[in-house]
Amino acid sequence: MDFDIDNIRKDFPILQLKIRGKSLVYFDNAATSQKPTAVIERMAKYNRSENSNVHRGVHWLSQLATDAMENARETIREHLNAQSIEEVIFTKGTTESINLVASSFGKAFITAGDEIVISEMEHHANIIPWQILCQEKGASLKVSKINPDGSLNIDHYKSLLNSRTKLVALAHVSNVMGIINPIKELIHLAHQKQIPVLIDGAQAIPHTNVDVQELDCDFYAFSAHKMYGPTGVGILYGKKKFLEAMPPYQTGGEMIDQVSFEKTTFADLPFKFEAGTPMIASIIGFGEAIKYINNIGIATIEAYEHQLLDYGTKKLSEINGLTIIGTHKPKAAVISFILDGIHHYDAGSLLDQMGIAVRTGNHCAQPLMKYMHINGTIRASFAFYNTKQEIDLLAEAIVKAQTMLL
Ligand code: 7TS
Repeated sequence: MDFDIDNIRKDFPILQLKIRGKSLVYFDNAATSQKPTAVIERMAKYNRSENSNVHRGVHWLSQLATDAMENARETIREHLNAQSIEEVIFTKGTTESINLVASSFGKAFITAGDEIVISEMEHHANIIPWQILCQEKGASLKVSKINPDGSLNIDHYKSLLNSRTKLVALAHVSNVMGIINPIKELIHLAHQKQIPVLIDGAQAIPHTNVDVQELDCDFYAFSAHKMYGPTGVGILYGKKKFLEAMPPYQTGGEMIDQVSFEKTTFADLPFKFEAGTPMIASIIGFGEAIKYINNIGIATIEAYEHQLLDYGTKKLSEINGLTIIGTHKPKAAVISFILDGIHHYDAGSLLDQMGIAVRTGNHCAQPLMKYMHINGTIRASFAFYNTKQEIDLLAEAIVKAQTMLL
């Protein structure tokens, strides 16, 4: 494989850190990924020499900032293969993207007696906005079951789709288990009944190619910070026909056409959904992150991460008393596990002492924990800058933690 891991690691300054005297092993990429120098420098350059507000000024700097921001939108549009930039809306992140749809699509299309379908493996960000919307509108939240191996129960999912269903909202990839849902098929099943589908892509798009036209999803939500970009920015992709029919989510400057005290008319897409000054530096940094990914190639990233996943799964499976949660394939590069007789928090703290950053707890997926009859997991989530040697260190550290704690 044409993939120089040593050079790649040099692109990420934080990976050179020593934590308590040990080289950092960063396996918390599903929470947030690290940022390459190209992204850090691009944002610094903007703040140093391009900072200005966008879409407002006639002056030189304002044009520069506006062009840089709109170029980033175009880079992201191309990455998603969205039909037009009108369908690419900047938000704060996945959470805000989903809240935008719940609020705005909810106002336009949800009424008493309607149903919204989600699944048992969702992140809280793809549960609570729908739950609140249903409570407000007198609609019902229907939850598609999963199977013991963590896969979605497709027969149950199909049985939930009916004439009352007004929206389906599903994760592309489970943040806890890494399981990749067959979303193309799930979207097709919903579309057969004219039901629009929102995909929570937070854990998918850093690892795999996402083509919104090929998937035919109606909405796709994700965050920059999990794909080597900055925090504070994300995307809502939405089909134009829905976005045009939906009312603004927030109101104020930038999203208007004409304002008087009697009446306001709104700006065209995508600006109708972008009230106020956007997170300009972060958006520009996000564009740079996508360019960085594309320079390596998402297929190369996916293939390398799969090697890590296979290697990690084999290594960890060999450890006595370790159980992997969610074994169904295909998976993205995430391994969640529990250790017999050891609380996830104690294991995580000991791993931290050994310089290894993992995440422990319920991962904002309490209903999934309940289904699995566990109160949390230890989660190692990989990125393309991780190595098999780091996985060896993790395996050794787990065994060491077991001897200390049991
Ligand atoms: N949806 C999924 C599937 C996620 O994994 C996350 C964040 C979100 C939505 C929310 O993303 P945000 O950027 O708006 O916060 N997941 C995690 C995680 O697994 N550990 O920390 C954050």
